[in-house]
Amino acid sequence: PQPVRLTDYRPPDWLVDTVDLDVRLHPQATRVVARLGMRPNPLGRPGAPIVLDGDELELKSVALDGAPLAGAGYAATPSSLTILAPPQEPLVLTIETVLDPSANTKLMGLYCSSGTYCTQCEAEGFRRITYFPDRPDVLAVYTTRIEAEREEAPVLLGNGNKVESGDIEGTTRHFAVWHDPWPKPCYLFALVGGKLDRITEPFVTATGKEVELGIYVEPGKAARAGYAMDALKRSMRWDEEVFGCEYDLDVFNIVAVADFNMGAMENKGLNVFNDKYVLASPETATDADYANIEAIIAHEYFHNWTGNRITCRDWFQLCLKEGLTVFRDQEFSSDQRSRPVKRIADVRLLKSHQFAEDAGPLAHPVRPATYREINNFYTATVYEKGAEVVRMLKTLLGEEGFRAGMDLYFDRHDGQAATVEEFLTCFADANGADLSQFALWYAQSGTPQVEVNGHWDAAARSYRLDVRQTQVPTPGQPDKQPMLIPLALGLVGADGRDLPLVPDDGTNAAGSVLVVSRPEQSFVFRDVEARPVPSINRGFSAPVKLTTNLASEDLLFLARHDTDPFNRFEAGQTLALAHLVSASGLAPEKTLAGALAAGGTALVEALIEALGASLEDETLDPAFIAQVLSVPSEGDIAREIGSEVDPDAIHAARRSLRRALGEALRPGLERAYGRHAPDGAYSPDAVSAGRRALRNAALELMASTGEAADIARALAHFETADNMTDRFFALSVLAHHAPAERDAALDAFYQRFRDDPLVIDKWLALQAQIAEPETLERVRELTRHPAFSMGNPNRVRALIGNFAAANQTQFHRPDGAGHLFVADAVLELDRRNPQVAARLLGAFKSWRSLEPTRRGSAERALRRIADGPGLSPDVSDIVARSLG
Ligand code: B3K
Ligand code: ZN
Repeated sequence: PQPVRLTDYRPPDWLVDTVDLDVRLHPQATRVVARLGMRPNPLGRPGAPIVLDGDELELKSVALDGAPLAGAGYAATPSSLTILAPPQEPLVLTIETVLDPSANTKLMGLYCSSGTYCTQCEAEGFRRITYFPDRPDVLAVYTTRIEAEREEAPVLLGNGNKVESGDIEGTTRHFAVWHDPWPKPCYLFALVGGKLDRITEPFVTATGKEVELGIYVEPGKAARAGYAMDALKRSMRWDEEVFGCEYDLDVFNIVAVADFNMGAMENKGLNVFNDKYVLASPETATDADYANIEAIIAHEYFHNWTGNRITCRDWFQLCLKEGLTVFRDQEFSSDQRSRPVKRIADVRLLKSHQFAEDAGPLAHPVRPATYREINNFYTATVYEKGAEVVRMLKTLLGEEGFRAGMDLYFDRHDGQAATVEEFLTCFADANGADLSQFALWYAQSGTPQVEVNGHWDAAARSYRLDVRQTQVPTPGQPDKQPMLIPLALGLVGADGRDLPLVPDDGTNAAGSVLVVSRPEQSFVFRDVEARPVPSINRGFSAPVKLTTNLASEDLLFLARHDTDPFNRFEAGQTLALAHLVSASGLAPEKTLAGALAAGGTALVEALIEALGASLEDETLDPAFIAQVLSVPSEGDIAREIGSEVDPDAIHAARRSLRRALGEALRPGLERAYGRHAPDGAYSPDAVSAGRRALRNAALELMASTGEAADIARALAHFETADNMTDRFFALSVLAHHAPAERDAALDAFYQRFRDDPLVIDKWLALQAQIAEPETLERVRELTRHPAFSMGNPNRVRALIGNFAAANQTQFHRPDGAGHLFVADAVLELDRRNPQVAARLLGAFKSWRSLEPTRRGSAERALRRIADGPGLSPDVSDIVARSLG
């Protein structure tokens, strides 16, 4: 297909004001009658035909203002319907189509998931239900009548409020009519029909409106929906309190389905969720599952204003709703849990996914300028970097300035399909700010590199920071402009306290946030009596790759004393990373890794000692300590090395650092393990979860020594656990560190949870992650296991997705067998579900940085995919860009 370009945008020629849908559900032949109230768009091309999108549709009939349209009046294919010479006035177009939900393996449009009818329309799935101008700037009011066999689908749900329902006399069928008063783009359309259990709760909004909340799940699973309901109510309250956003319908429904291409979908008043992000019980869900459920329930709910009430003009503006809504859900979780720990977790995710994306062939701006397949742009860059950009706006404008901009955005654009420019203009207008340079964050891809060198001038009693920013070339962007980068700063005195920041006259230092705008720039502070240690980019205020002239002693100091928890954590990580890079056999001169290699074991010992100090510090949050103790990931190390990467060397280096930590810190780890033993029934709250996180981190570090007593401890932990967090953590410790105990433990786990697919996903994922040559064969065998299915995205992601994305040594086996296995899986999946296939293929995104043997085999695997017959647009786009 031809690429779509942002600069080619033009308004639609025809608008749709109302959509009346009549859907008669049938597993193989669902009949859809759509009555579209249309009119020519005054901003469109005069006299234009009506051109509607379709995808694999079977057309039955077309009528114009009630009169059947003869074949000469229109041109139809499965992918488009053109009304050739429509009268240029308001009209009603009636279209009848027939579809086969049970044959819909792409899980886009209307499909059946374990016997439940459901829909997924974003981005371009509505065109698989009826012919329609399938673009987000066509907003209409929808009324949906759904009819089904009462036996087969006693529950019938649509967008908005239910206005009518009943039996169809003399038949076994029944119906429901749903009306959504809020104009919306068709990607927010949804319907559900099935046998479902539900839980409900009332909610009263800030202005006293009563809302009925419902969560629908597979029969028998209602008891596991309670946490999601609790998270929903907290989200609704929080959005009122923090953003002034109130809910706007009489009902809000969530449906959990077992077969879903992504996490969840924010359809107006009817969110549809992957059941993985709804269902939780202490026995089946880990602390991480609970945190994800809370975040995703919030995220989809927050879309009601950022995405639904104000939507996107076109798909290039995707970050307008996604980046902003991720920012909002991050803030929600920060308020509900520990803000520093949430920030650390978010930055880890940003670095591992987004920085990796930005450094490879799939790099693209937060707002792309062109795409071939929009489904491939639901990326870490659009979501996570998009959220960072909003966060920087807040840092630059301050709490109140940010809120003023948001208020103006809601006021000015409610009911509209907006653009990134319009969003930024609200912040500029509300604050009298010039955001033109800031806007480059949306247009330039790649992670900016920022080098900061600090100098203390004893004679002048001043401290100077020389800042240099570099923008590296990325695909399609050889040259770039300098960006506006907010660097939060502290100067830490010898006593560990922050010095007052007194900007020297004549510099543009602005308090505690340095606003960097030029390629090179200096900031000077006066009245600095003694040499401080600068703490730069506090809270990760800008998503940049930072290098400094801090010596390892400075980083050790920050790791013990920085009052900014993020940078306290980050100082330890920077040192650990430098050590791991040099231990992986690469220590270029003049880097911190080089210095560490030269410094020998003394520095590693000092690092371990600093981490040990945090471990013993009872004033610190256990969840924070657990983060401090976690060694940078293999992906982080690979990215730091940058080229000629050898995953085996990285794995070995990381393993030996963890073993060293386990050995050196054993007494402290044992104490932490004892101190945080469970003291009552499981509760998913953040404090309890933090204690488990630290206890489990201690368990794992000790077990990584391989000592018999430590393995025995892990085995006992596994056997006595009363919740999934502890049970699964112990199982993973055994799987990774205790080959002799592994199979029996895995089998015990399987037998216990064999009827619970979401738990079995954990079992599949864990086995796919074992860093041993036998794993590939194990994964191959598991693809034939009755618990596995190529048709279910969760199963595929658990087994094959984890093998490709979370097992660097085995995916990148030097013999190329891992690459080949994933390539063949991509080809097989592509015939069934292109979106899931394309997502899996993303695991090759860093292939160019591998050493030559592995690079060669990755390239062969990619070429094999590229040569595959009848590739989907999804896979051919990713493979072409990966090789490009
Ligand atoms: N908006 C959906 C994602 C749709 C993905 C389509 N391929 C979920 C979310 O971000 O909230
Ligand atoms: Zn979203």
